[in-house]
Amino acid sequence: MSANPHIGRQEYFPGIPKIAYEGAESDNPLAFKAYDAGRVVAGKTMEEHLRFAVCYWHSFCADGGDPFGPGTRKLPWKAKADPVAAAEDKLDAAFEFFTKLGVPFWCFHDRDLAPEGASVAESEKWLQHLVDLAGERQKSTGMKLLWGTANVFSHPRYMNGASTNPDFNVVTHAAAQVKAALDATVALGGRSYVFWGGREGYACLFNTDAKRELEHMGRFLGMARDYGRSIGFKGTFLIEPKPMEPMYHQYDVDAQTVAGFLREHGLAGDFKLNVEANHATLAGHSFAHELQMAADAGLLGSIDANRGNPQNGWDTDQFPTDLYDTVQAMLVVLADGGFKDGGLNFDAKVRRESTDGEDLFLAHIGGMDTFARGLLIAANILENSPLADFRKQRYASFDSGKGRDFEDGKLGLADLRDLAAAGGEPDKVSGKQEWVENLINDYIFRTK
Ligand code: XUL
Ligand code: CO
Repeated sequence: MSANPHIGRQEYFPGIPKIAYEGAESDNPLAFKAYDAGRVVAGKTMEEHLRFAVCYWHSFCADGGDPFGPGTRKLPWKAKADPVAAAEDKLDAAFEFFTKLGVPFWCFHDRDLAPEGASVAESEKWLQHLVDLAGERQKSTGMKLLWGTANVFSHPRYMNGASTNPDFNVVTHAAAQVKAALDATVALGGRSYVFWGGREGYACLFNTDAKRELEHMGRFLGMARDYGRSIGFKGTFLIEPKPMEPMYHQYDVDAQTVAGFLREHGLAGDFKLNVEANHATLAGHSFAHELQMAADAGLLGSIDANRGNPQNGWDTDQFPTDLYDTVQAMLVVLADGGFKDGGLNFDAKVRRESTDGEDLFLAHIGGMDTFARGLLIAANILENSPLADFRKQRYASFDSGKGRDFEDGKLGLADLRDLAAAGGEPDKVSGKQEWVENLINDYIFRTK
């Protein structure tokens, strides 16, 4: 059997077999130790819970360059001079990778899939061509699209913003790209559509009318929503918060900021949040905090899984390997009822020094195993530990009597004053933080 049965052209990851689950004791680096797709946990298979996706941009487009030096990765699918032929090869490489890794979903930007043409019409034509090919590959492999998006931040025309650009001509180009990317997402059966506002912000407040820019962004997103619904998009629109990088300030700062923006502009019914781990830490929050704020607002849509580096404050987009982080994340996701249209997209890149094709597999295997372990531990904590009961109990004084009346809006401030005067000094009730933290560790080590 060909190792790359679905493509039938060049094999880009020779010598790499389909990655299998071999269990915790395996020393095979090219095997899953925890991710067992068909294993049932808390009523669903791991595959159904985690809904892993591979991102096209870091995995198949980025060459490992940084501001101080050029790319280092070996990317044989980029060899051809003709950009459309190279894009076709890249698609082959991507679908070979997806199938060998065994993930159910993938994600793309329009410009990852097809190059920008000399005109709007040529860009649309090339994208359409690659979407047709991707549709064929999806059919033959069973791969599904988690989400699509438009890259309205790389081209120099977007240097002052896309939908928030002070020049209306630029806004029209952003619209052309978003329209075509929505068409592509619908054609490929995408479950969600993402807006990451990489250039939607400012570099200098003196020359910026932030109020007007935010109004433009709200209007633009409403137009995109209406167009998407008009062509039959039934999935979820997602905003991906990020406070900075590349701009000095980006408007979609964090989950609570975006939740307020969506409500102000009447978008909350159609839009949710795509929470990215490293964006959370850039905003001065933890990953878990951002997920909890999104979930509490009823807006947790999807996750971009990666991690930052505690030694600097940048968006390093490293593969997630921190078990404590994934346990916390899965506690929020499970308590929220799990993903619907969303999933776990590895918006992460191998290090510049990791130059082998194999490294891309090792990175994803590690990320998938770390989230699979996080899922097992979180499910065990929720099903068997006293954590949920303890937290509920802390608020028991609001479950009946005057506390209940307070929550029901039946009391005024003066009523509370009288209750304070009559009740005397409250007892100090321990929050038991150390006990709770110890409990989490006990379950991390106990869970198989
Ligand atoms: C950038 C980032 C993007 C979005 C999609 O930090 O996360 O890749 O996920 O545009
Ligand atoms: Co992202």
